[in-house]
Amino acid sequence: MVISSVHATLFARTSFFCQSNGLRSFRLCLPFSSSAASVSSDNLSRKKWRQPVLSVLDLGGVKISREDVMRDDPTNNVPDNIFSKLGMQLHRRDQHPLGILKNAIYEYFDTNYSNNFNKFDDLCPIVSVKQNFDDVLVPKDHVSRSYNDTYYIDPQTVLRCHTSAHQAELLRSGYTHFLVTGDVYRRDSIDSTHYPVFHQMEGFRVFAPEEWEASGMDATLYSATDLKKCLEGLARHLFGAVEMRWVDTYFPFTNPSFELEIYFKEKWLEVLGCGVTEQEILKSNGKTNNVAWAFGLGLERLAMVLFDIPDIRLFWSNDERFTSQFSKGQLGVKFKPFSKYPPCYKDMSFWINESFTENNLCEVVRGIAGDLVEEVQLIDNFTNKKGITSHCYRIAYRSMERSLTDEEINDLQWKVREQVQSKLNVVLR
Ligand code: FA5
Ligand code: MG
Repeated sequence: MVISSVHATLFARTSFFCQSNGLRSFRLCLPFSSSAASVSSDNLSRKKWRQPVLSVLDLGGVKISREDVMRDDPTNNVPDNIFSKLGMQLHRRDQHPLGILKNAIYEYFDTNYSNNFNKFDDLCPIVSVKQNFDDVLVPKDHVSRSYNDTYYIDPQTVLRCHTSAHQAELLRSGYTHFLVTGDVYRRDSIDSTHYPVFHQMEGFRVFAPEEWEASGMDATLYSATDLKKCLEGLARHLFGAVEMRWVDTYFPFTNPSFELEIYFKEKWLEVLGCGVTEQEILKSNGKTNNVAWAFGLGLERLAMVLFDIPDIRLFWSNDERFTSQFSKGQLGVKFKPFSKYPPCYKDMSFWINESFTENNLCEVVRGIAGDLVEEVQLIDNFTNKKGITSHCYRIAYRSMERSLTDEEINDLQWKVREQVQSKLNVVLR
């Protein structure tokens, strides 16, 4: 029997209690430091995409050192492989699928809204818990706040887990139409459509009373209708004539809330979440007599479909056989796989304890195997008569770029087994 792991949408449900304590305040970020104009990355050559080995990174104009982000302390859960992604800014490379997609979305908004939307793509990804959660009304006991789901630098500071973290400050600064693109970070499961760092684009539009009053509709309906029209138009701009559907959902920051799904390759694919902004967010940020809509879309998910990219790890590849296939302004060129190296599967069974979580397991595996791990899947799960539960996970190792040797894989698996025991305190079977 194969039990596939469930990928919960971070903001779609409320569950579990998690503590939030206040130890030490840590404020690295200037509220925001990018200009409203998008920055061209023409001068970045294709081959020089590796993060420079610098002791200090410049994140949206904020100077950050490794010690600012990673500390050996239980209130910090940022691993090396995540630190190494900071400052990469794939979405600002005009020849990268994510940059090409971002620019195509910009084009849609510029054309349809006469350049009214202000664009931000260089806001610092290190934000306060207040920005990431409180300002957008995420309940104190929401699962997304837990150390199991979010990367914490300290109890008050996180790597943003969504671009909604910037809504409040931009509103307060007086912006009424804006797009925010950025890298976001989530502890998550491992498979071809989930990666702990991915990219989102947030859209936000505020309406003044004259706008809905003239329509005869009530403010919320007016806003929801406009939102759907805008996003259906965007989907057609990107995909051409596609079948799409709206699904009602829940987000703490919008009401009503929707997800847009697109029918592609015989499946419904969730591409974005959106809704009519909660009045409380507008009121707290100086918009007392307005209504607004917001959306957050996953750039990798859209790009995988548009460019036929089969695995989310490929976005991070420096292999020229990947990077050379995309050019500035070329939306929807289909990716031709340059190789199909076989995966190698290794199974591992252990008795879990109360604190075991799949995200923690995935962090251990990712920490050792990096991008050589393709999938971690629960394939068996049972509880014995004493009430102790056993899990069997199947780990798929595969490089996108070369064949792996048996020796290399055995070595990785050996290290995984060792660390799963020592770090997660489970008993291997
Ligand atoms: C959010 O992050 C909300 N902030 C979106 C939003 C904004 C709603 C404004 C309302 C108003 P969600 O967790 O569903 O929602 O993520 C949004 C999108 O990000 C998803 O639709 C999906 O396309 C993408 N996504 C989510 N998790 C991952 C992941 N691990 N890897 C790649 N893409 C992901
Ligand atoms: Mg979702």
